[in-house]
Amino acid sequence: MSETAVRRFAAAFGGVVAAGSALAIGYLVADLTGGPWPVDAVGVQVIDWAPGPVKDWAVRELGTADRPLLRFGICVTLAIVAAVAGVVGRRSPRLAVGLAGGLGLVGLTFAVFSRSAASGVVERLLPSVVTLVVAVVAMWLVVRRPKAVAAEQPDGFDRRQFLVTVSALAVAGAASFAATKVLSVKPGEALRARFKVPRPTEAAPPMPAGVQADVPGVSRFVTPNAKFYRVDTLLEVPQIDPNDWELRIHGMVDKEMRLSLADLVDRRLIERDITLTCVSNEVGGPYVGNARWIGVPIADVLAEAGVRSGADAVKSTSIDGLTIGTPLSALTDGRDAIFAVAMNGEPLPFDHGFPVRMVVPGLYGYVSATKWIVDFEVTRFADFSAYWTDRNWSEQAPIKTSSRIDVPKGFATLKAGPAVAAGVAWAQRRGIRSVEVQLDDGPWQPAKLATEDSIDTWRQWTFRWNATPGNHRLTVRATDAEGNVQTATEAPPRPNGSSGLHNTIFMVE
Ligand SMILES: Nc1nc2c(c(=O)[nH]1)N[C@H]1C(S)=C(S)[C@@H](COP(=O)(O)O)O[C@H]1N2
Ligand SMILES: [Mo]
Repeated sequence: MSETAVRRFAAAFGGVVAAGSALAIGYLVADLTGGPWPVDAVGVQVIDWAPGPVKDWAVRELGTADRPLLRFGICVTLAIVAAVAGVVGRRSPRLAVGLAGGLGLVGLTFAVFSRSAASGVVERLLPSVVTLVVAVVAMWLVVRRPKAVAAEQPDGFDRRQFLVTVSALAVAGAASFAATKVLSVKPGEALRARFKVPRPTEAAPPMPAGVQADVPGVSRFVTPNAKFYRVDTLLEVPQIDPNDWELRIHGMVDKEMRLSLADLVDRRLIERDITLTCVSNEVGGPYVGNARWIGVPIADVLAEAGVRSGADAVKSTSIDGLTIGTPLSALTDGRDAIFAVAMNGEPLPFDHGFPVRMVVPGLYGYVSATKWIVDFEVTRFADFSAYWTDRNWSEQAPIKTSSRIDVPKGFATLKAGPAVAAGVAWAQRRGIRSVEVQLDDGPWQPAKLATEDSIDTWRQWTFRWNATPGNHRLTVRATDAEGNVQTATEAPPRPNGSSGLHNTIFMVE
């Protein structure tokens, strides 16, 4: 490398270190305050702005991996601009400092306007303000040159000063990052531990024996919390102090209410097994899970508040400002719609809405399952629109009768002879009457159903046959208890849930 190239590279590197140290220190401040890291403020806005197909693709193909990927993409973009700033800074330090300040201002602007769980102005803005200030100062430190050097050589620089500055910034950045990761100042689990799972007034009946198909590779009937699918639109999930949490109930009601967590659980609590499903789930996809929930019937709270005539919807809002619209009828028709406070015997995990979320049997999550809920407004569909409906998803969306093959996995190799297939089927609110499978283009044959837990849970099935050598295809379809046969007509998830039949292709030797 020529000397000019080495210098240019060093200058670019200096710019990146300046920006990196600012982001790392901002990250520590975000952790301390609970406010948004500017990268996440930008990221959440990118999520909100992402055109539907991109978002659908990200949810489907990347799952939760899209979160680190989005952060990474934003950081790479910043690094490129910072590198350019470092290089132009050799001739024009002011321009470099201006670029750093500009980037910082972008972060600050997004922190003002993006959805965030931070409520106070200080916590919401401090991480971005600190990042901005550090970015400007760090960039200035990196590009500044002693007057003598500048006079002698327009793009020369003081090597010793540069090395000392860059090393010091790198150490400061690394130390801040390490402090966040190692010390982890967030209270985290300590907050969750402040809430003791209350004993339900009405415990769930014992789970019937035989709900779990005895086949290796089939889903666990109760999805463990750590394995439960997660779908939301945040990069950093809120960690709400249960002692600060409050739910506001208002709108078309006779009596407005504000409930603390203690107030809420001081009511009738029911325990129920309910299977959640995401509208983004493709045929055969993983975004469905079953858990045992404890919560307060929403109908009880609505009865206390007194619903005014004319209302047909509830608009619920999570702490970050995301809104969900739910038909009032689904909350009052006798089904077990709850403000849930426990999932499989534990306080809700942070990822799944701690301390309180809605769970409504029979409706896709995006129209019913508000996590980190803080506001509950009785209203009319005609008077509002919600986050997902603004993005061309249907206003109302009951879960479609569906089934999935868990084993054999696609492209598995089986031994000829006795073989077994197994999976799950769901039609929440209606229940599963039968499941059938088809081998290649053969006739539909009944699968054996595992015991039903409730009509609001999925149901497992198994099918045994004598496998013959060759490549084969197995297809599954369910029929719900109202006699509706799962449709073979294929539909994508948008606008109101995928349809079509799941199949798996495998080889028998
Ligand atoms: N606050 C909030 N609640 C939310 C969402 C969200 O993005 N933010 N996503 C919804 C969607 S689309 C689904 S499918 C369920 C998923 O719940 P889970 O992540 O606990 O599985 O939560 C719902 N509740
Ligand atoms: Mo969803």
